[in-house]
Amino acid sequence: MNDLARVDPEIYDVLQKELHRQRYSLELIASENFASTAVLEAQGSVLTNKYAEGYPGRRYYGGCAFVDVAEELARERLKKLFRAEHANVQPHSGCQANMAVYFAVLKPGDTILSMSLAHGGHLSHGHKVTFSGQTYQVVSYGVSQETERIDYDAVRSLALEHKPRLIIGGASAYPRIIDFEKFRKIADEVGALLMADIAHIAGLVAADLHPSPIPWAQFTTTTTHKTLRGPRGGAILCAKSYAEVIDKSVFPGIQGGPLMHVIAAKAVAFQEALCSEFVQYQKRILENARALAQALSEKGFRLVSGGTDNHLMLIDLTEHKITGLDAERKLEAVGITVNKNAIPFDPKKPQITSGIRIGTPAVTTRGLGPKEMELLADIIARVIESVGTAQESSVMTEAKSTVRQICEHFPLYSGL
Ligand code: DSN
Repeated sequence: MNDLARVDPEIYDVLQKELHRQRYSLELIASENFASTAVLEAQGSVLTNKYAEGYPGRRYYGGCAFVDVAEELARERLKKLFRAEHANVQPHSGCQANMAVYFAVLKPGDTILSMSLAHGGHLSHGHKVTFSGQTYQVVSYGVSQETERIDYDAVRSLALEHKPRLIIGGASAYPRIIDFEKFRKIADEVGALLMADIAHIAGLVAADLHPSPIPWAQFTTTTTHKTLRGPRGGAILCAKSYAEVIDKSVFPGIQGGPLMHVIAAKAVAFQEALCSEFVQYQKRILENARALAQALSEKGFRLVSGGTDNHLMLIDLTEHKITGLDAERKLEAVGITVNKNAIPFDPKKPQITSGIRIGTPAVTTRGLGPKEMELLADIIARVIESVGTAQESSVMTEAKSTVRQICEHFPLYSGL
């Protein structure tokens, strides 16, 4: 850090302040996590200097002997982790992984059937403001209003009506198990391919705590930094028969030089995920999510679909007369980071929303357990219920102090 402080004190200051923010706030954003210091070390390494277009053993540049080893290790470890035949670890992000699959198997104008963003899907699954929505015809499925779970009969009806070329199973704000086998049956019935986007649940899938899409989906995409707890990035898994078309689609199709420092860090994270401790960690994520969901329900919050099967939950704030945006701001002011999130059939705009999304991967990495989840539910309830009352200011002060105490009790990145 000394060089950075000397060369660029402004950016050094940003890094110091961000480290302080991460240490002294409780991270409940469902898509975030804390990579290990080993991952950070690989990512902040000299591998950033290397150009390596192509794939191990088939590069367009000399000097790739060592980065080849890193990429080969990342591919082999990822394949082992998910029991997949082929892995591409070069996508810079989850969006790039998805784009590579689309470019590999779709032509502009082809139809995609995917989950609507408003019901928990993802922008890159065909939202009109993205390349995916602008390049393909998109038909959306959602959750049933009654159960707030994916309505597979409705998915099937839409598939029969619109004959998509690609069906996407995957979400960024869906608290329940995704049935990839059902998706595959529907896809087969209409002659579609199936892509599973497991960006959120990858760690749970790797630990066998969520059904794997690998036997069912022709393509599985993921990010590497959420429950998987690696560096920020993406990856694609597929059968050997699709290896060539996927690899060509990533490079030279949509990307140039791979980020070899990130690929090395992905290899480190995949190695960590292959250890038995990682399975225990994923179990604790689920245990914490269940404890938090139960405690929040007992405090009178309505959870979308009534609870959670995975690492996240959506709180419907309608009855609490506070918007998702205001709840996000109030909680941030006491040191709890969440994100406002639309709930299914939300009457409010995406910038405001009626809900917040909460996830347990990051606080679980930090060491918090079910007891702290009850404490968190209590703080969240007290902060939200105090808004606009005479007690608001004192409740906020007390909540801030409790959050600080929890953070001090569960130190983060002590060695940095
Ligand atoms: N930004 C991610 C999330 O929060 O779920 C999705 O891309």
